[in-house]
Amino acid sequence: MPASCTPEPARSAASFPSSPSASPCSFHTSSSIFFLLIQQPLAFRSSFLLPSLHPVSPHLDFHLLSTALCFTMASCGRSLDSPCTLALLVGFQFAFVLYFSLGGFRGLVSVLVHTTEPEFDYSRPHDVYTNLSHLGAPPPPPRNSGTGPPATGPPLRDCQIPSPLLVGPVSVHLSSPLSLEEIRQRNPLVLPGGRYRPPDCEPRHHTAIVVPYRNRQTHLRALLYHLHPFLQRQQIHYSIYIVQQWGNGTFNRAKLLNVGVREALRDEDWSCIFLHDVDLLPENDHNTYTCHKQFPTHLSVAMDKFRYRLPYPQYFGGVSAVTPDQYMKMNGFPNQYWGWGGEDDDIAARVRLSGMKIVRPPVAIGHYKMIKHKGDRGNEQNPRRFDLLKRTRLNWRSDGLNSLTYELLSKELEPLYTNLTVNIGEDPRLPPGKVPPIPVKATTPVHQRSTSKNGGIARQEKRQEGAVATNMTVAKPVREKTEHAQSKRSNQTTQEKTGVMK
Ligand code: UD2
Ligand code: MN
Repeated sequence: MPASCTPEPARSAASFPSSPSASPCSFHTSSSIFFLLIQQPLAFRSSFLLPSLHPVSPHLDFHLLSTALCFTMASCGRSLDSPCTLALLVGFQFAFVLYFSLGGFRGLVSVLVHTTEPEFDYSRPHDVYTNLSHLGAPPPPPRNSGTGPPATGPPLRDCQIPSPLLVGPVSVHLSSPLSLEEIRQRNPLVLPGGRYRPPDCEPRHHTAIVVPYRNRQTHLRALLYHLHPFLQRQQIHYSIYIVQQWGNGTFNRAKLLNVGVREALRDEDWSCIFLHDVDLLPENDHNTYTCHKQFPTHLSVAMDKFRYRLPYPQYFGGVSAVTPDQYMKMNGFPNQYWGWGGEDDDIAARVRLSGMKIVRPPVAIGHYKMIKHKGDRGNEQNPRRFDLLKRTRLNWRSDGLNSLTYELLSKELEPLYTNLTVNIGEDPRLPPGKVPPIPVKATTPVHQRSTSKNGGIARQEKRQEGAVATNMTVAKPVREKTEHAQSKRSNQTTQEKTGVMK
C-alpha cells in the first residue's frame, strides 16, 4: 500500500463503468464523504434518543458505536484502501466526537474562552445537616416584631457574607422523608410558623419562602427536612409559608403565590420573597436564598429533570425570587391561569414588560432535584394557556396583585411552617356542561396559633374532604373577573416548543 496520498494506479474500466474519467482516489473519497454525511446526523440523533453508557459524555458512546458501523459500511464499499481517504475519515470522526463530547458549540466556547464559573464536586455531597451543631446556642430571646434587633441583650455583630457554615453540594433524599415531629426535633432552633433567625449574629437578609400547595404531604415533608438546615447554614432570617388551596376546584399556582406574598408581607417587612415549588430540593447551599437588588431572580436553573441545563432562555418555573418592589412593579402574578402550565411563562413576560430582566446564579450552583410525580387531579393542563399568554402584554397591568381577591380561611403557626388555607374561588370559564366542583364554606376562623404534633396540613386535608362531602356553600363568595373568550388554538408555549413537559 502506498504511503503517500497519491492516486492509486488506474483500475480496469470495468471496475468503474459509470465514471470512466474519475480517478479511483476521488471515487473513494467521495464515497467516504457520502458515508460520513449520512453517519454524522445518525450518530447525533442516536446519542439523544438512546440512554447513555458513557460516564463522561452521554453522546460519546453511541457516536462511537455508529462510527464503527459506518466504518464497516465504508470498508464494504472498498473506500478505505487509500490512506488519504482513511486519514480524512479518521480526522472527521475525531473532530465530531470531540465536538459532541464537549457539549457541542457551547461546550467548545467554554473550553476556548476562559469562564469564571465556580466548580463543585457533586459526586461527594455533604449531609444537609452538616455544621448545624455549630449553632448549638440556646434559642434566641423573644424579639421585636419586624426585622429589627432583639428586644433585650447586647447588639449582635452582623452575620458574615458568605456564611462560614456553607459546605457546597448537599445530598438530597427524595423518598420516605421523616415525620414532621422528627424533622422538628432535628431543627430545635426553628420557631413556630417555621421561622428562624441566626442566634449569634444579625442577619442581613430577611426572606419569606412561599410554597403553593395542595395534597402533597410527602413532598412537603421532604422539602421541610431539606430546606430548614439548608437555610440555617446560610445565616438568614426566614420563614416558610405553605399556601394551601381549599376545595377540589382547579388548582391555580400563580394566584396562590399572590396570596402568599400578600399575607407574608402582612407579617413582616421581608426583603425578599421566594416562590418555591414543593417538590424541588436545592443541591448546593452556595445558592443563597436572597434577592438581587434590581431584578427578579430565577434560581432553579439546572434541574436533574432537564439534565442540569436551562430548558429555554425565558424559563422561570420552579424556584424564583422577587423583592417586594419588583413584585409591585410587575403587578404580581396572573390570577387567571387555572390548571397546569403557562403561568411561569406569563410571569417571565411580566418581568420583561415591566422593564426588568431575569438574573440567575451560575449553572454550577443552581442545581436542584425534583421529586418525580404524576400530574395531580384538579391540575390538568390548562387549554387556555396559549391564548392567555398571547394577551399578557394587554392584561398584565389589570390582572395581578391589583385584582387579587381571596378569602383567608385559616392561618396556623405550625412547628415547621405557617399554614395559610385560602379559598381562591373557581375557574369562572369552565367549559359549558362541566359541573363546577361543590364550593365549600369557611369553617375555620382566621387565627394564629401554635400546634404541636400533628401537622396542620394533614388536618386540613381531612377537614376539606368532610366539608365537601356535606355539601356546604360559600360563606363569602370570592369575586373573580369573568372572561368569556374561549378560543381553542393549537399553539404551543415556549415550554412545549422545547419539548419540556411534565
Ligand atoms: C412545572 C414548573 C412549575 C410550574 C408548573 C406549571 C418546574 C420544575 N416546575 O412544574 O413551577 O410552572 O410546571 O404549572 O419546571 N401543586 C400542589 N398540588 C397540586 C398541584 C400543584 O401542591 O395538586 C404545587 C406544588 O408546589 C408543585 C407546583 O404546584 O410543585 C407545580 O405543579 P407540578 O409540580 O404538578 O408541575 P410541574 O412539575 O410540571
Ligand atoms: Mn413538579
